[in-house]
Amino acid sequence: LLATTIILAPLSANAADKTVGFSQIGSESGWRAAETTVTKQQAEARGVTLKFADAQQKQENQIKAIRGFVAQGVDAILLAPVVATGWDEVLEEAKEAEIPVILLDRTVDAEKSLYMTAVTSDLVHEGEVAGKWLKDEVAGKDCNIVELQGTTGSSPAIDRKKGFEQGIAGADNLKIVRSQTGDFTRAQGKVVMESFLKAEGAENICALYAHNDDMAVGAIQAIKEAGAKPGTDILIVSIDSVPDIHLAMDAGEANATVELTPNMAGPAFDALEAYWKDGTLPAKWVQTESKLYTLKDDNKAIYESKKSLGY
Ligand code: GZL
Repeated sequence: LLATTIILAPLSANAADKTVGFSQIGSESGWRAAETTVTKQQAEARGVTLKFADAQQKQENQIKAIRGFVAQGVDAILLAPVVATGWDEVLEEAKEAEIPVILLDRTVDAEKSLYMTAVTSDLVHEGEVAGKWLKDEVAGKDCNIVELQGTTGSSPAIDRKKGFEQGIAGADNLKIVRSQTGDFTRAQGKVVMESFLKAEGAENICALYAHNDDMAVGAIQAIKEAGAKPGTDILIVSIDSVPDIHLAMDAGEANATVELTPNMAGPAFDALEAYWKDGTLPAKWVQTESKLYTLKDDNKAIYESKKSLGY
């Protein structure tokens, strides 16, 4: 059941006494908070000194943090880039200072030579798994879909939208009638879902596709307040598999979620240790398989097991 077992790597001599700067996007979702927890656990287990900077989802704060890490002369930088563009200049500065940069969970449009490697998931595949689930679930019935997109311009928002459309391709009965960003947060997910319900009427919305569970949890609130039943009147499929979506599924208020591991730091630190040891330049690390959970799973047990994983 434990979908993401975090194996704390043995102490590695060449990582101890290293200092790594981590420019984290923020704490916009349960998944993001878990990624931060796991990164700190991994650094601790490997004897790495981690300098943590929370950007409150603002790119300018991430750029400032990276400049600070360069000035401090850290040994490496972890960057979870809030959006995909606007990084070339600051990545050039890190490269000038010969400080390797590893991207976590999101990618950038910058030159590949400007970062050492990226540890991500196949975001298109995640969207496709969600779309295919919905296509099977509605089985030919007409279904108007509303979509809560992630942060505008972020690689997950772009790729999960693309993947979902691939997943529902060929099914003329499925139609995305509204699509707007909820910025990956519960609060925005609720506000935008309220506007969808007002514009379309709950009775005309068959399903919600949310690019992450937190926006889905916010939307569930809005659907209830509109007097409709989430999970039955309006089907809900999202991505991350955070504990609270399993609580919602246990209550029959959500229908499916696609799992994303919060442990991006493990492979990142492995790559850094190999690099520090003998200059090995690692290949990209991608989570290619994405487990689908539905309300038919033992969601109470999954909730309990995930709670112990840093969420
Ligand atoms: C996806 C990651 C997303 C999560 C959200 O790799 O960047 O960011 O799915 C988080 O929960 O906000």
